[in-house]
Amino acid sequence: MRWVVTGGAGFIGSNFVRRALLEEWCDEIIVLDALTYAGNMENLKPVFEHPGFTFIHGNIIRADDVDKALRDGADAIFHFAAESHVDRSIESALPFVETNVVGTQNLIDAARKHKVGRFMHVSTDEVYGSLELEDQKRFSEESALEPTSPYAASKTSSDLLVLAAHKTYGLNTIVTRCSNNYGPYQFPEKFIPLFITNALENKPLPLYGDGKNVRDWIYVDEHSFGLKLAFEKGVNGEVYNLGGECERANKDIALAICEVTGVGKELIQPVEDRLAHDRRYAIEPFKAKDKLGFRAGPSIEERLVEVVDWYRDNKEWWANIKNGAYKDYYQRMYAQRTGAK
Ligand code: NAD
Ligand code: TDX
Repeated sequence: MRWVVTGGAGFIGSNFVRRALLEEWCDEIIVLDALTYAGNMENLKPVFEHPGFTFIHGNIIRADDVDKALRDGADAIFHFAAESHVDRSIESALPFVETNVVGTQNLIDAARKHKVGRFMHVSTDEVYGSLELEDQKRFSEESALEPTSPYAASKTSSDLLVLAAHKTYGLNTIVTRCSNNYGPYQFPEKFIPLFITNALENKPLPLYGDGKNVRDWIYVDEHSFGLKLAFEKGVNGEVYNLGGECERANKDIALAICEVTGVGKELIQPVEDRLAHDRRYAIEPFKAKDKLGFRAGPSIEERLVEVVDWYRDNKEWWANIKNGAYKDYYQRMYAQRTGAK
């Protein structure tokens, strides 16, 4: 079985590639990745020597790069490649449209041309928009798509293009929508690795707004396994919500990180809120549990010690990132929020 994985040098894509090769989910993986600021070959080091591993440095918006990855055909494309950070999309939306929308359509066209077995589109709960804290419901696969950020709107567009390719051309597709992931190798612009690595350096933890926004957390391994299940058992053309069933307010996660890293909670610094900050995400994973046998696994509190240990033991990995171009990003993004110059 040969799989092409786009975005395989990123956080979730690399988790999927490592597990798929080391646990023999398939024989061969071709990673196609543009190595943007978020892509990191270090994430793939454990599989460099694996005989089934090939890396192609290329961009999903370029037809010749995609053709190269699909030259020998593929039983599946697992499409992770994306611009993935909401704050960056608020600052500059065009790269999100280019990669997430144009790139996805380019990949769909190539999948048709090369007669790919199944197109696995990795999407997000953000396509459903926001719930209120007091809402009793969670979003199901039937809920309306009401994205708020440019990131979420670009992901929603890509979902619709994949579903349209299924309906129009009969492309074999699965769309999965997952909740917020956390775990090793997550780029430290995202909430949990940012707070853990700042705490390990005794730096302030910038909590947006009142800190009451709720996210539904899933450990990255569980997402990867859910994708494998969806590939094997999912029905052509269907959408599956891979929900973590672990809703937590940001301030509670911040407090838990303080406790596990051993820093005082005074390090938590309330800062200016994100524009149009979605209040609450929650998806109903009933269909994935019933039809795929999907399970979200232990809660974030049970996982946090091991995750913090990983960041403590792999300081070189994140220090290299934080000492590079990231410094300018952090200064730009957070100086304005804290009012600092
Ligand atoms: P990430 O930002 O860590 O990694 C993205 C990867 O895609 C990087 O390796 C980058 O180099 C590559 N890439 C970006 N643009 C590219 C292009 N034009 N061509 C080829 N490669 C390109 O992202 P992530 O957090 O691992 O998310 C992966 C996928 O999962 C995304 O599609 C995201 O929308 C989705 N998702 C993420 C979460 C989450 O909590 N992080 C939750 C649900 C869904
Ligand atoms: O410095 C911060 N302070 C803070 O309070 C950052 C970076 C975030 N936050 C808050 C904003 C959110 O309520 O933490 C929460 C999580 O923020 P992010 O890590 O940026 O994730 P989110 O915006 O929820 O989006 C994530 O989940 C869905 C991923 O980045 C997306 O790629 C995925 O689709």
